[in-house]
Amino acid sequence: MDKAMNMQQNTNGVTRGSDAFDVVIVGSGFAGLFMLHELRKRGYSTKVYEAADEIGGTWNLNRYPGARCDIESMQYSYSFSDELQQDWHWSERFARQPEILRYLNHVADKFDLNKDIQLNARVTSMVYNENQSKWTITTDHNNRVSAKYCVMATGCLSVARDPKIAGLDQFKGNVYRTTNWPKNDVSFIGRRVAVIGTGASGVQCIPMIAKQAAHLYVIQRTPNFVIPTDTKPVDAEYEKDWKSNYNQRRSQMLQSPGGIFYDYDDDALRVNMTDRERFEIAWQRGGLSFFTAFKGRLTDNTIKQTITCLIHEKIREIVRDPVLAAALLPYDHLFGTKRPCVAGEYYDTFNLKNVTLVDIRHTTIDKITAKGILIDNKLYEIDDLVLATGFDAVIGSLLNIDIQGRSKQTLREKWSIRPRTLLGIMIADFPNLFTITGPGSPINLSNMIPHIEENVKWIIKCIDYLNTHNIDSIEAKIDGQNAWMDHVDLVASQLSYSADSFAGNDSNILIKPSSCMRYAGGLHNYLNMCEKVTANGYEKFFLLKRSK
Ligand code: N01
Repeated sequence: MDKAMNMQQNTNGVTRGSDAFDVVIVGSGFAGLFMLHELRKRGYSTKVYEAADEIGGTWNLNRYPGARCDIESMQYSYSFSDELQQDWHWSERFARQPEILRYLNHVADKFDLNKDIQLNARVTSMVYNENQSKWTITTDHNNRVSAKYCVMATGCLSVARDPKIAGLDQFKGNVYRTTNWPKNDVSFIGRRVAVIGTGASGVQCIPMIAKQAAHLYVIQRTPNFVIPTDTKPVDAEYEKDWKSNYNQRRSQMLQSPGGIFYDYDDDALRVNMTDRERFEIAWQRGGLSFFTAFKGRLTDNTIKQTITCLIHEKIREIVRDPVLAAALLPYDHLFGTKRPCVAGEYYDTFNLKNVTLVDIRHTTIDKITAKGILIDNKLYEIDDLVLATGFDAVIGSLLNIDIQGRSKQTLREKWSIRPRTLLGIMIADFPNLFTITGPGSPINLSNMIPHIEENVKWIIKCIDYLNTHNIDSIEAKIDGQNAWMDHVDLVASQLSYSADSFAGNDSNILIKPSSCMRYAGGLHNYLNMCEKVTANGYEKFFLLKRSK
């Protein structure tokens, strides 16, 4: 810890109101809150800047109707405090957005985090001063502070991406974005609505909007596999089982590729079952526990093909109009080659008289006019337009900030071709700048909460190490970074499912072989490699000793 800081802290407590911090954190979602908690626990003066007017990151902004997590809440939650995990009660196995946001606010209150978080403060620039080994951080209100270390907890899914459709700004009705939904209640009662996008967010809000709208047009470019949501409440037995086995299960999660504990010793899934019988059980259960029925067999193309056919059958069974059903069948990828979507009553929605599927796979939207959407010379007149078109994922939130590292090199220039990091945590030429779940880590391919917690612990250990060894700065070595990105690409290309992916909207694609932003080798392998680097005295990193 900085000596001056230390003194300041001893007399004044945490250096709130000061313009010099040990660490500045950008973002107050799951990552930013835990990072703040851990840093403060060790006495580092820390400030969090949050652009929104409330904490919660993605779970604050994505308030669209139907928003819900596809990972069980008992696992999509912090493990760092046993008291927290024993005391908190989840009402549903797969929590809805409001409950997750309540949880994050509860964590912030319980650990008294809010006092070090500045809301409504968007970081606009971060400049590294090599002589002082310090970052200068500026916000949109021209607040300027300095910090020895910066931690980017900006999230992978936080910057909305509008589709490039002509005339979007001409539309006279309301435009809503799933990625940044208004806080006030939005009513679609009696209104003509169009939703563009049938990814994870679109398929969750479509059934909800259909319940209210006078008419709903679903503009679908690429159909996805949509598994029913498991909406079961958390019952006492299930909760007790989890709470008494938390330690063991949390460590099993870290040893799994997806960071998820699956109960494979499941009595309902007998050994001699047919795949169809397994599938029926999985479909009834819903959620991502769907995968448990196939016990890791999803690396096999035959089973992917079988499940694909069975889901196609299911869609044909649910959707009464056969032409409509055919249009909803995913056609460009097999099940298991892309993260499936999870939503309640999705396919049933298309049996409603007030819902029209507009399939644009062979065409494009001509333009948006003042009154609606023009497709193939037909105008769909609407009052409200919902953009469920996804995010400028992974790097958008980092590149929105003017980040200048060693010799004023900018991150925007550095990443103009593709993002490059070492382990998704550090970037060559950007000393003392850490990224939680940065590009090159297993983003979105695993449960993000254990990934976040492990990244935070790695960063804490690193900062402690630098301080105890009188080291001024750390950054990725170029050759270490190149080797890591080559490995990321190699793993992507080795996986059978990479060939099924396509380069479109990156945020809903797991593997993008040409410039893969995600490490696809599993959370367990990733964490082992992170651990190895630390154990070997930060090999692949350049450490600069403090001059006396
Ligand atoms: O975004 P997306 P999302 N014209 O990018 C379409 C997480 N998440 O917000 O596929 C017409 O997946 C686009 O079509 P296409 C999860 O990690 C999790 O839904 O490019 N259509 C696609 O249908 C997910 O991966 C949960 O052909 C256009 C859609 O818009 C990530 O968030 C819930 C278009 C975008 O889908 C992002 O999901 C929600 C155009 N010009 C989100 N441009 C859970 O945990 C784009 N599209 C359950």
